[in-house]
Amino acid sequence: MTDLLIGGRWTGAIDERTREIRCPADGSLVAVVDEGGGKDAAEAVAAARQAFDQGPWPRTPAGPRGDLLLRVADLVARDKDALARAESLDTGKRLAESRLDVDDAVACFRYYGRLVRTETGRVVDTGTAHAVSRVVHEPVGVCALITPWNCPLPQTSWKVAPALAAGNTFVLKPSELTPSTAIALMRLLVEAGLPDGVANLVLGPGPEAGAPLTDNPDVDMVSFTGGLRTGRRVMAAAAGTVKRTSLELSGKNPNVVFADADFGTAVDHALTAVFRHSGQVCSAGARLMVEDSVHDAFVEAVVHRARGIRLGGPFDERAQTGPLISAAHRARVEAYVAAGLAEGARLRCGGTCPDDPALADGYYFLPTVLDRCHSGMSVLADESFGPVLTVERFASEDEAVRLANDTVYGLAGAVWSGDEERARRVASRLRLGTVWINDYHPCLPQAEWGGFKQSGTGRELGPGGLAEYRETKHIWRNTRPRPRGWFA
Ligand code: TXE
Repeated sequence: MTDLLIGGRWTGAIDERTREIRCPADGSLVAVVDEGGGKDAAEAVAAARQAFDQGPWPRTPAGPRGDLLLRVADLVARDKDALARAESLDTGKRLAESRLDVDDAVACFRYYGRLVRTETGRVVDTGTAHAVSRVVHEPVGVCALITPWNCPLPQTSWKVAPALAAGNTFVLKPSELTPSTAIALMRLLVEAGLPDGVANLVLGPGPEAGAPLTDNPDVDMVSFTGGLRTGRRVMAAAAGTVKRTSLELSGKNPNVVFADADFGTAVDHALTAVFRHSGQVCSAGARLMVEDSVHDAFVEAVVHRARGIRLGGPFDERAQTGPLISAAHRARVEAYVAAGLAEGARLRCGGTCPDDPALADGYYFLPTVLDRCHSGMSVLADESFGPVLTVERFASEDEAVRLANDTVYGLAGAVWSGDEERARRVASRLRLGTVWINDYHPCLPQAEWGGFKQSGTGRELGPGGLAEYRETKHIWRNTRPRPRGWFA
């Protein structure tokens, strides 16, 4: 088998291990792929290092680099159906959502393909006629790109596109659970004409194939999206050689509803915010906070609609959401709900696996609402990353802000209000990387994405996403060199 890409060559894992990829919706076999480890990771880093130090890509001007990214965008768009299908089979995600994820990847490659031509350096006034000062951008070097399983193709594209735009070489290590679209994307990069060794792919479990990338001295930067605990480990490993790190570590995102919000629209979005892809979204609005006077009616409406959500596999057109990624993850979500109930939360719906025999082979979990949640409960501190909504109530604007900010996370969230001034005021007080006002979830390639506090460091998307993968160098040129004579 030849699923790893190292130095421009498709190859198998050195230890000849393989892994079965199974669809979480029904356990069916999707693929058998190579499973690499430390030795494969080391070879991939060596190839990326050589391509960076000696290959043409880092020295290719921004124009042709941008052209290549635009070609990749076209190729991803060409293969949309196959990529969306592959993504759905690996993740269990509804096909309609996977198609949107492919569109997201296309938009990301287009955006960076165009941006890199315009984001140039600058000339600085030296204050003298005899010197020229320029500030220029250069690639960071060899990047380790480590991605998770919930939105594999967009999460990979958000790293690969700016890393390439800036002129880096990289080793990509996707989640061991969902490698298919990473393999497909690497094939498209080769088809687009990327020089050998610029893009390298290693598959395998995090501790074996990912960790060796994070402390390898030949890696200059680690860009990681995943859980907070793994993120801390990655950051600590990278500290040994002071690598640049860019981390997106998810969130426990507040969705704050004031009494003067449009009731029906806010209820509708509260459901999408948390139950889309069964809550396996880093920005999921898993913490619903409702103002006292509408709390009971609002929660009742959410619970009523949550009970009616139809579960099903990726190709079931009637399904509204799908399974969790694995048995282990479902067990984590179940334990999280149990902990919440033990702490005094009240179960309003869900809380178990569905009893529909048609879903018995998948890792489904019913949309769940827990109310009577309040500060101090671990159910509010931790992320479930499942279809679990916790509900809190608040009496004032100040209390809403205080509660919403009472978390170590700071990725995203929303405020719902008919009072524009209040919505803006609250949005500016929330310690979150993204705040939606009267909306939930939209994301643009041209606007930065990333977390405050322990939700991460650095930014993805937008000009800031490109800046993550660039060094900035000041070059001063004396046009009329003369001795200074200080020590004459
Ligand atoms: O993620 P991990 P897991 C959160 C979510 C979830 C929790 C655990 O709360 O319940 O994380 O999920 C690789 N060195 N998110 O365990 O471990 C791993 O192989 C280097 C939020 O699945 O973070 C995979 O490629 N790499 C999130 C990637 O890290 C390591 C998306 C993510 O896996 C490694 C997913 C190591 N020591 C989970 N250990 C988001 N931000 O969207 C693992 N990996």
